[in-house]
Amino acid sequence: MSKENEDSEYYYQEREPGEIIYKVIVIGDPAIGKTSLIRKFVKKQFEKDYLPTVGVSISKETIEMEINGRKVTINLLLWDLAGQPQFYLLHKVYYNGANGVILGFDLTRTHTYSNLKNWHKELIKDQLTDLPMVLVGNKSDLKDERKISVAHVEHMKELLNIQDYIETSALTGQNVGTLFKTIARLIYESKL
Ligand code: G3D
Ligand code: MG
Repeated sequence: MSKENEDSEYYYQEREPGEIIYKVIVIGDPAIGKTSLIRKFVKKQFEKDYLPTVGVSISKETIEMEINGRKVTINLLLWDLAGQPQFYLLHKVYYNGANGVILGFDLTRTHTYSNLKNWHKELIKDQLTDLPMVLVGNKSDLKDERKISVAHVEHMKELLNIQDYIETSALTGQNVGTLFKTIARLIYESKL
């Protein structure tokens, strides 16, 4: 087994019977706030949370929520590319076995928004567009610097056929919980 496979296997060995674990990949241009969003949401960092061979940090967070009147406990494994990722640099192992996708952009930087199309193309190439996906516009706290209107995003959301759009601020924490709960819910419902 390659080193990469060994590393990614590690996270699946923790599983107990009946336990729900979803792998969610977080993608989008550099500096849009991917790492900040995860850090804001995750209370405890994994001890072994960095896979140097693929440059990925993995954080785990457990969510309790009610779905269709049922209490459900969902463990999210949030995969975050370290460094300054470009869509064409993504490894297969990063996508492998993903259950859901969080695709983000920075509300204050137009090119991070335009680039959503390229990230989406990458997902098509790896046949991941059928996965539950949430579009996130981050840095909503920077109101005066905002460049992208909700109408713009609605257009993009339809173009890329994404189920949900959420605006967040990793700084204030606005909608951060909602973001991760939404992807968890979408994945859960997609498996019903
Ligand atoms: P990335 O993981 O997508 O590359 P980071 O992005 O999480 O590293 O964030 C990049 C920069 O944006 C960081 O600033 C971070 O503090 C800032 N940032 C992230 N989210 C928000 C947000 O919601 N609001 C504001 N105002 N800033 C945010 P630095 O200066 O540390 O590089
Ligand atoms: Mg980062």
